[in-house]
Amino acid sequence: MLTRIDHIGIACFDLDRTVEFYRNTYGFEVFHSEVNEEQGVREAMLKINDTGDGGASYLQLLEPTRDDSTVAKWLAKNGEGVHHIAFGTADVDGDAAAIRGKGVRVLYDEPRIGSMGSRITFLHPKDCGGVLTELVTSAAPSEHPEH
Ligand code: CMX
Ligand code: CO
Repeated sequence: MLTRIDHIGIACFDLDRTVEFYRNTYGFEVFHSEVNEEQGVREAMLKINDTGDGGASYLQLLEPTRDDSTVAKWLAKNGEGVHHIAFGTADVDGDAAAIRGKGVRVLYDEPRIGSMGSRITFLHPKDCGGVLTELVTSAAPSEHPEH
């Protein structure tokens, strides 16, 4: 069951400048940052609220690390902006299978590793009314890497 908005992914050309915009304009601080080489992104997670169920909602600021990454390709076509939304679930495997059963393309056969050790998969934007949609199961608190 999808229980919350885990994050909104925002693509940018310059992560440091974008982090500074969110800090100056809204007072949001970086909760966690990392490089995910598989996804080709350098990212900062800004925690917006905490649902108290082991999950929270974030803005995920994304800067591409290489020219052939999905985010680099998207930025070249669209410029900076909202790239995807992500719903949180305790069971990404089960929810992805159920959604695949409804005829929506799920991009990965098995969930991959996302921010902070989470397990993630994506639904094809062309099957979701133009919205690239991610499903996320957070890592158990003990599995959270230091940030
Ligand atoms: N939102 C909405 N539509 C999108 C989109 C997005 N983010 N990215 C691509 N599209 C649309 C394109 O506009 C294009 O539509 P048209 O054919 O009408 O022009 C179509 O989808 C195909 O786009 P493309 O540029 O040819 O891109 P690809 O098919 O190569 O890749 C996708 C699209 C969704 C398969 C790819 O972006 C992907 O695998 N995404 C999942 C991984 C990812 O985004 N990782 C970065 C974030 C990591 C994280 O959140 O942790
Ligand atoms: Co994301």
